Amino acid sequence: MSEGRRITVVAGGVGAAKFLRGLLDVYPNKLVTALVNVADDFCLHGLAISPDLDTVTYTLSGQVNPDTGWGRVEETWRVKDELERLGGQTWFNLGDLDLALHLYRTQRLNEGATLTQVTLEICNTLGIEARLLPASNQEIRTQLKVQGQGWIDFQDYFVAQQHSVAVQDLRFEGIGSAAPGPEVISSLQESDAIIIAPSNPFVSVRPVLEISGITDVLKQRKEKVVAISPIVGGAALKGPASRMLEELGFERNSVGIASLYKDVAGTLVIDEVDLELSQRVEAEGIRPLVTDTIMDTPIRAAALARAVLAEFSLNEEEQQ
Ligand code: FO1
Repeated sequence: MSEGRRITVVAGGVGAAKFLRGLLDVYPNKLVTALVNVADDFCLHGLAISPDLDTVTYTLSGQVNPDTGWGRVEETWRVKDELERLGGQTWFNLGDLDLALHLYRTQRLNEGATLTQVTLEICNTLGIEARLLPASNQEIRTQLKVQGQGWIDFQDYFVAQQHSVAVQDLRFEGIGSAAPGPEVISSLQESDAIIIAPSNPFVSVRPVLEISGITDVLKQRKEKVVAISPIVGGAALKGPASRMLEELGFERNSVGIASLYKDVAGTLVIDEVDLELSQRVEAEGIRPLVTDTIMDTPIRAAALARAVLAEFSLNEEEQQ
């Protein structure tokens, strides 16, 4: 990697992608690594689908669908329409352009390439200069125990059932034997700042942190770790994070997030509307940094990135 102070971002899907977009608008892209969750990955139509990697890739290359935050902008749906006519599986929306990416990734994996290699190849074709690293090259699959159904797969919970069922427990199949991907540990060790993106702490961040060796590095480097709370005023901006906090026995606010991250992060970024929670976050043993965390425009995402960089006095590295 290039000379300069490096940053690693632990990333899930949409929230992480927006934050990374803001960070890359203000910081030298070659100094940024995104360590991306792979426990949402699954196989459909025989294709290897990596939703979080793709959400980050499409966002950073300016190709994401701005209405959903995932999938491609100006997508077409001819394959899906024909599948529907045939009576095939269409519950997970795969557009024509998106399908091309899954075809390419599946072919390369079948040829023996690793997910790390394929991700790099895809990023190169899209001109992405930041480094995207899958958290692991081995299969990890999130499963949730939900009321009345027992254990179900992540995308069944998230997409097929629109995360409408109460979660009682979580497990990450395969995580016990999964190794961190190449350069994952060294990236965490060599970074001047490690940022846990405003992603779902249970289904996006935890399956990264539970991979062998990752939490150990974060604990050792806790003062270099800043987590950004995905909860604003008691609600998640997107997805089921706030409900899951309550369902799994945590406070449904940034104090609940603080209790989840207190061992791995020295600082927790919380939103201005949660200013009154600062002392309670501090009481959890994590320093609160209060700022605007809403990223509804690229300008606000960049402002959040700047506020986090200032915490590490990294602003002077900013690109012109
Ligand atoms: N999310 C949905 O809510 N419905 C979908 O049909 C859907 C399709 C989809 C296709 C490709 C892709 O990369 C992501 C997609 N997502 C969809 C998002 C995805 O399920 C979630 O954002 C993550 O897995 C959670 O981080």
